[in-house]
Amino acid sequence: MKGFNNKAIAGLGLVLAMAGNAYAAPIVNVSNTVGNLYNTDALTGFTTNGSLMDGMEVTTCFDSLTCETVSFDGTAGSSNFGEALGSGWSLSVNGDTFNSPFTFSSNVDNQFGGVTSIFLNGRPGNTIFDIVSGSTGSPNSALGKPFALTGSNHIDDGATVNVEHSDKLAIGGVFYDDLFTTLAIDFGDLTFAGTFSFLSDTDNNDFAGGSIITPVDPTPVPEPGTLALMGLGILGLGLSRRKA
Ligand SMILES: [Ca+2]
Ligand SMILES: [Ca+2]
Repeated sequence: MKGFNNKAIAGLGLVLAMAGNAYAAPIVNVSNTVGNLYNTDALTGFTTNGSLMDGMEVTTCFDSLTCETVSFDGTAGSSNFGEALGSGWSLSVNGDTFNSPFTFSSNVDNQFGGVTSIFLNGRPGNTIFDIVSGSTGSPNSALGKPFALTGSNHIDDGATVNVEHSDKLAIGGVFYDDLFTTLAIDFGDLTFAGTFSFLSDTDNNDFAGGSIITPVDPTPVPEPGTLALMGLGILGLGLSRRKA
């Protein structure tokens, strides 16, 4: 500390604090909702890369209120790579999603007014989002990671990004509360152009082994129409008895 006096150090701290405020990172709100319930029998295992997400639906919406849905192509590129290629935008991942980020890019700016939201429906691609990092939860899922921005990106400093995992998945009829089948990224009032990367751990439904992701009906409640039909049935039974 030779050569510095206390005033100079205090001044440097103030400058750094101001710089910190001026260059604040994007504010990312990550949440999860139950949504629609799904079930499957088994996962293949927790190591899931881009090629295993073949068929996942990726929908990107723009400020012009148009949306485009593209199927994720797991056969593109190397054995660990997969991508969704839209008109002027793309989503790709190369490697195991536990440590390899997804990268989203869009050069759609002037034509459509920028990206307002991105929605990943993993179910058609047997892709499952494992969001709990502290415990393994579902069998074969190991640890998960919820959505987190990584490294440098083109999302404005101070911008708010709302991220929601939804449509919860059970394994063998049991909800372990770590698996979800959709991921929504919403830029709120802002529009996005450029590139950003994020980590989000995925697992893989064992489709080849016979597991199919199916909707779980909530506890069935008889509808008024059904009750009316039942009433007619009872009435009919009474009439037929009277005839006999
Ligand atoms: Ca897990
Ligand atoms: Ca996992």
